[in-house]
Amino acid sequence: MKVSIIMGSKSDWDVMSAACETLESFGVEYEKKVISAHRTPQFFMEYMAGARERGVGIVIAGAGGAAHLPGMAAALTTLPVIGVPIKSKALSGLDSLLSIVQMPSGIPVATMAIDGAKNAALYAVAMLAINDEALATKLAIFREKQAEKVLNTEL
Ligand code: RP5
Repeated sequence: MKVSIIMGSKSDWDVMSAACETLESFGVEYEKKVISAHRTPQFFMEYMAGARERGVGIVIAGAGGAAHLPGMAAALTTLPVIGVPIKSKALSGLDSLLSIVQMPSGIPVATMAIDGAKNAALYAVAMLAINDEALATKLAIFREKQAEKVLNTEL
């Protein structure tokens, strides 16, 4: 099962690349694509319609501003969608956050923090680890190392 990482523009890549790097560090397969809910609506619908057939199990969608990509992705598939609000120039990402988090009842998007691409990947890993013992072990080791780093912090 792979993760689909989509984003509304190449300008989102600086943030969204962290999701790819994180999945790579866990050995999780993914596909990545720039798709816009507004600029390429027809292609977006086709892409989402074929997601399950391509072996996608989870979608991570990053978008800024009006940020309709995660919500529309969730409307177009029953796969779980994780939304990443991208920090926008005009409103510092508050627009993206509110747009992505305020989904209508019935079509959920698991919304991360502004620019929270790494956590989106970690959340996807946690979901995949439910049925994958080896991945669950990798996640536990990641947490242990993270804790160690904090505890070894010298001031
Ligand atoms: C959104 O508009 C994208 O997700 C991006 O965050 C924002 C700006 O896009 P560009 O004008 O940089 O292409 O659709």
